[in-house]
Amino acid sequence: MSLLDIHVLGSPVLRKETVPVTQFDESLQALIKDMFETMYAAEGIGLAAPQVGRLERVAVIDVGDQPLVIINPEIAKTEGGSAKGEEGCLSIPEIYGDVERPARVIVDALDREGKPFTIEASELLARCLQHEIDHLHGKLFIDYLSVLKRRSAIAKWEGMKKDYPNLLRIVANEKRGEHHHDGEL
Ligand code: K1U
Ligand code: ZN
Repeated sequence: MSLLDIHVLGSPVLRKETVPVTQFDESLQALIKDMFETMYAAEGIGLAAPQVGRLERVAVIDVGDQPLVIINPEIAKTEGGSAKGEEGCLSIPEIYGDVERPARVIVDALDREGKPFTIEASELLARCLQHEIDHLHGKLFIDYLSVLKRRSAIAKWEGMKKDYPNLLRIVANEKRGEHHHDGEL
């Protein structure tokens, strides 16, 4: 298992369209494992493949109840009107903004073995599913902000970008009481 580097705003991979997964092999399982490990170490509630520089259409989520893997997800239906809520992004550290999204979603996806399933979600899980599915299509939460709020978020980010050489965020595993990542052991 390894911690993966997270691409931050400005890295072109975050704006790419992903490619549907067709092979549910060991290398996919390894990617999913590494994505969970990276998401937990970065203290996120979701992580999509482009954030770790990969273009497989896969994301992992854990809003607190149980870990969820979504592969080739599609939003089948939105309902319940819209809801505003605060979002952050592991690829845009320390920037937050209110985003209005459909309150409830029904998502069709494949699990890690390639088996289809449907999930109905509301509240934080609905928001996180939409945020991660957006990542799989090159879209970021700042795209939904008003021009003024987006400008101010980007200006703040421009001042912080220098802390992320090569537009990469190195995630350290703080749970083990150490600050290390692969190659530094
Ligand atoms: O995909 C990501 O960048 C992960 C992102 C997911 C997310 C957070 C909030 C709303 C929707 C999707 C994060 O985990 S950001 C960190 C976080 O845990 C958080 C930030 C703000 C509000 C709630 C949680
Ligand atoms: Zn994000």
